[in-house]
Amino acid sequence: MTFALGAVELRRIALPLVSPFRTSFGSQTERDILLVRVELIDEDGTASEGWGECVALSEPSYSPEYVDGAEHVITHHLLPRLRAADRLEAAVVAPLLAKMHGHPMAKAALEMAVLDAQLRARSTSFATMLGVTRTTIPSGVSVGIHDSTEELLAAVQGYVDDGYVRIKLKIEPGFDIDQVGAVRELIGPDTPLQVDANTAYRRTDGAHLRRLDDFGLLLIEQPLPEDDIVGHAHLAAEVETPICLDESLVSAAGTADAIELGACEIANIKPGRVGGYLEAVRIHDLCVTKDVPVWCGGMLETGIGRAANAALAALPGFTLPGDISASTRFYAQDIVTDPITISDGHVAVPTGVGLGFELDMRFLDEVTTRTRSVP
Ligand code: SMG
Ligand code: MG
Repeated sequence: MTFALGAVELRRIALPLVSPFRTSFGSQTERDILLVRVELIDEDGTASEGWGECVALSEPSYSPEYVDGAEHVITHHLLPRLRAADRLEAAVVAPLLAKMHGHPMAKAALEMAVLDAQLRARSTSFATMLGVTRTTIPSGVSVGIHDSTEELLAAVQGYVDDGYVRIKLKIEPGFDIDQVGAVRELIGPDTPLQVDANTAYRRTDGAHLRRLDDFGLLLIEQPLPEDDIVGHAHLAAEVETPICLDESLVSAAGTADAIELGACEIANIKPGRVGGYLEAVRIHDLCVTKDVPVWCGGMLETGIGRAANAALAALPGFTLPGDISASTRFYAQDIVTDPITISDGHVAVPTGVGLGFELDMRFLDEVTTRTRSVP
């Protein structure tokens, strides 16, 4: 079954967060999200609809991409290349777009929409395509920077009560050693705990970060700037806690290099950051052969991305709990009818056709701020 590209619609939605989410690079109170809807037309003229979610934030603060830029590059540079293809399917999206440098989140959103549509056309699920056998995955939660240690502890206690099996704390200089120590004391020695700096430290901070070794952390995520692979390798030798890369990993080839250099002892895989779910699977496969544990990151996805991530994270190399929390961790209401929930610390791997979600069109329309058809 091969496809031609039919109608394409770009939709922007605004979803308020249930509470502000602060990281070392800024605070989010609302998500302005770009969704891509595509129609794939098969040989008989039957159309199948698919949806993709672009994980770019409003500002280029996590990575160089931002939502307005993603919409622009999709409209003017990426979609025309997909339109020119006569046999479209997810596997050819990245090769068709390869001459356009960068913009992995924009590319991933397109690949995701095509993937969802082709799976629906074939009446199969992403989980089946991946061949995963796990039916649930452990659920971790990412906890933002708070104004005081007391507020942080109250937030962490709430998530522990919700059943999350792993806690990740956002850190930055001035909100790190004492706060991590206080949380470790609160949750006890056995609850898995890790930290994420989103590039907030420098090479000279090795001795400071070594103090985190006292707290039995699973990992330190992205302490240094994304282009400082050698710095991460030095740090990995200096600090006992494993170093995990997030922002630095944008492709399978780059991940192989980082592992080779000793900079990446654990990998955070985010499909949007690496250009799509197919590249994410290649990074997973690479890490399995290199004996590098992986886990699935999150970008405050709606039910679209959250469903796809939950299927991806059921692959066998995802041996650490991911940032795949219940939809309610961020949103009072989701745009899908079957939002991700947590039960006994775990999330169910979606088995529905496509990426495994069904849209709540009424609510989606309510939160839509703009819809554009792209020729
Ligand atoms: O979706 O649970 C989630 C968010 C997880 O902390 C998270 N993501 O660097 O890993 C990361 C951040 C990036 C987004 S911050 C706005
Ligand atoms: Mg991170």
